[in-house]
Amino acid sequence: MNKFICWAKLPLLCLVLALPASWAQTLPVEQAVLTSPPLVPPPVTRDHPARVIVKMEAVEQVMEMTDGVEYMYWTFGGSVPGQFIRVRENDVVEFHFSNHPSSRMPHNIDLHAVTGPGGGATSSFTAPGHTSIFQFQVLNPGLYIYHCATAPVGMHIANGMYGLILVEPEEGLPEVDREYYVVQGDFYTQGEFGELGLQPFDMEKAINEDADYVVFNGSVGSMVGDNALAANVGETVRLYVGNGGPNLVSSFHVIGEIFDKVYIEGGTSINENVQTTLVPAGGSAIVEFKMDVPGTFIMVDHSIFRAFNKGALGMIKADGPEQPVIYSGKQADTVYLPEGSAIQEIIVEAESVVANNLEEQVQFGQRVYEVNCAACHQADGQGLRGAFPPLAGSDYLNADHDRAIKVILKGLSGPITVNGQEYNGVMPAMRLSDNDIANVLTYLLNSWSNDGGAVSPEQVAALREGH
Ligand code: HEC
Ligand SMILES: [Cu+2]
Repeated sequence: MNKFICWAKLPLLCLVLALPASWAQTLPVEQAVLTSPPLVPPPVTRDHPARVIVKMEAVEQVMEMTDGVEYMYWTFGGSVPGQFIRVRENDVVEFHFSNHPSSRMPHNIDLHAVTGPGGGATSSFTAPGHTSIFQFQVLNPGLYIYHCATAPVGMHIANGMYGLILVEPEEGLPEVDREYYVVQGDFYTQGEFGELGLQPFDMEKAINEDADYVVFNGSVGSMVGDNALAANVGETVRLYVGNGGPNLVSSFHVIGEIFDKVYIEGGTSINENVQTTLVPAGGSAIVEFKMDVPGTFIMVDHSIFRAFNKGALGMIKADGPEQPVIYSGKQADTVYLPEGSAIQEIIVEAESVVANNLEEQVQFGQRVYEVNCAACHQADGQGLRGAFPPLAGSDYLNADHDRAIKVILKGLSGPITVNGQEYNGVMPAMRLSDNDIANVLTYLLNSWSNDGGAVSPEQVAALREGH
């Protein structure tokens, strides 16, 4: 009755009074589409706010870290990172957070997109087998990390409890051809990198920030080979990049690409023409680039040992026709001879050692070899196919000792055939004493199934004088 009078007599005032309490209730309701990495939900096409229902579940489960290595991950929705949430500025999010009955731990969620104490952490604290519901309005557009904030917080994050929530600006983001979801994280295991079996979390290494694994999307090789991100030449790719940490900052880079645009730290300002962008722990970046040429483009944390030794490496595969003007591929491989001299000299201030017998010659010669020759001809004289001929079982070496002496004295270039293989490289002249040359050749002749024999310093001296 009162309500009726109000609306009948003072409709405008009533509207204003009713607004704070019920505005959110009047919004159209929709269910959020959530995706697991590397997929991203479709863009928001609405031109008005909505009440978006998000249902997410904490699950603890064993998954593969790398071949033969397993880890007990704690997850949002069964993947690391957790499911991607996509909403629009000013939407009201009704969050239903469930903790699977099989969990050993309580969990919660702190979303960096939330304006409010704890980012939702205390309101969402949930024991195994329970569901918590809380609500928030997303006031600031941007790309935000969410993570578990249950004590010990570092441990929950280290076990994989993080993901991204995108709050699109009211006008939306520009349309692109491909969107992907990539989040870096560091992991701490009792065994070293690659040590087989189910690896428990190592608190001490985590405290020391001594990561065994640094990976994209939860495991080594999550986006390589058949799982590489796909694109076509001519398409624009947008990556939503996050960093769950818990400890390390990422120097995110795509080898062979330049980011046309970076939404710095996932915010509103856009930087252009960027090679490497920093993604802080608990932060993000949106990067965009057009695929101009076909091929495989490697995503890395450019703190580069993490990429090649700890797993922070993924791939984007671009299909399409070659674009030889933008990138030619290798066009030639020719011999490089600097101007002025036909052959370079390597100058070595080697100590000359006089050997008294064959055994000593071999022994001293080995040292000369390791210092002066092994870099090219390899430790066991096996050479490198297509580049450095073998000295092990070399028909070229065994056939003519004087010729071998000259190779070392004067260097060698032009095509030669060793054991049926052609080589056409440049060996620099070596500045070695007569003794050292005699010793190294004697060492070679008596190693790796060569034919034996010896070379004397006098023999070398004669050839040095005589050209
Ligand atoms: C910078 C790389 C490099 C270093 C260092 C080097 N070589 Fe070579 N060596 C070559 C290349 C390249 C050839 C083949 C040259 C060609 O194709 O004409 C060659 C050829 C030779 C050959 C003749 C081919 C064969 O397989 O028998 C001998 C013998 C040889 N090197 C011995 C040595 C010895 C001994 C040393 C150290 C004192 C040495 N080289 C150091 C690059 C190197
Ligand atoms: Cu947790």
